[in-house]
Amino acid sequence: MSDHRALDRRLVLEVVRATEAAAIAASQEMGRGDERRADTAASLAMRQALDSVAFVGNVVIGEDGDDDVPVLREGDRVGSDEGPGVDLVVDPLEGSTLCAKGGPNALSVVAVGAPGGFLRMPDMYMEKIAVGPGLPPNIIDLDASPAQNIKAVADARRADAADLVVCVLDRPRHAAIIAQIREAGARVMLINDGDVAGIMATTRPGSGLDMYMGIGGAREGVLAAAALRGLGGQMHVRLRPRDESDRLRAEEAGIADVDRIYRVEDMAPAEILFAATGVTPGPVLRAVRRIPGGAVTHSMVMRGDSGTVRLIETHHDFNRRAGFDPAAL
Ligand code: VTB
Repeated sequence: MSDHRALDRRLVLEVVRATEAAAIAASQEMGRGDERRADTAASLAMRQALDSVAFVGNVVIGEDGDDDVPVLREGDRVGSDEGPGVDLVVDPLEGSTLCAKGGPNALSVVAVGAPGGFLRMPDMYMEKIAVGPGLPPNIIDLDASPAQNIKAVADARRADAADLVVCVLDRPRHAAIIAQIREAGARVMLINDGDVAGIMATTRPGSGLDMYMGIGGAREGVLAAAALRGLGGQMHVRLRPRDESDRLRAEEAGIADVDRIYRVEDMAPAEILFAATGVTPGPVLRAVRRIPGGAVTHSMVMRGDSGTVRLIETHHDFNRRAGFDPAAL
């Protein structure tokens, strides 16, 4: 263990306050059909909560907000300006459409790492394959077919393809993958949005999901890698630029080879803190629940160093604070 570790283990409990605050703020907009409002509410609450944490934080992957909304964008500084310098990858509301529609799998997420530890990814598509822990290294291969990957995982588990459930975003671009997974004998769980939650679920026995495949956001890929640093599991990803302007943005972000395959350890540092709070129900995290005068949140926090995963149920009492402000939890 390094002598000069940047991340005090107590920080993780500070960071989860920020995801709790964002999740509560988002939940107040849940089902109201306005994803932008939900996003803004979550971002403002998270920003305020992060600003009370004793670090000098640099947002390396954040929201793509309007200039006039002080959300958490790339390059923003957060924290109380005392303590260690850290890099942050944030998504105050991963799955804002899900939240606006009251659908499952919306989360609030923060990952904190030593400076320079996260791969800087432009906002574009990324091809992903992920599987949970307890399997031999390099069991998955982005260059192999879905059938080959399914067979490798099923064989390693001494199971049949039919025992495996593969999570895929429900998009026309996935028609061929979905057909191939079914043909290989495995079962498919289609989700409308939220591949961070989908990838996290593959690591939790009992979630009902074993693998994740398909094309989603690159930033969500880095967040999922941050989660897997603590939860275990494997992931391979590769950028999928759609046009010349995507290629240019990748180049500008310092990515020399757009066809490179990245693994968890290429995307997220070993020294990492990760916190996620459920906004709407998912296979890993429960939704924010309103109770008289307060709310109950369900979060997962972990540190990459130890691999300790904590599931935290927090009971928030709004009445103990004059003028409830989710960011002050
Ligand atoms: C992806 C996925 C995200 O939005 O970015 C998706 O990674 C957008 O996909 O988890 P489309 O362009 O096909 O709509 C999420 O599902 C939610 O942010």
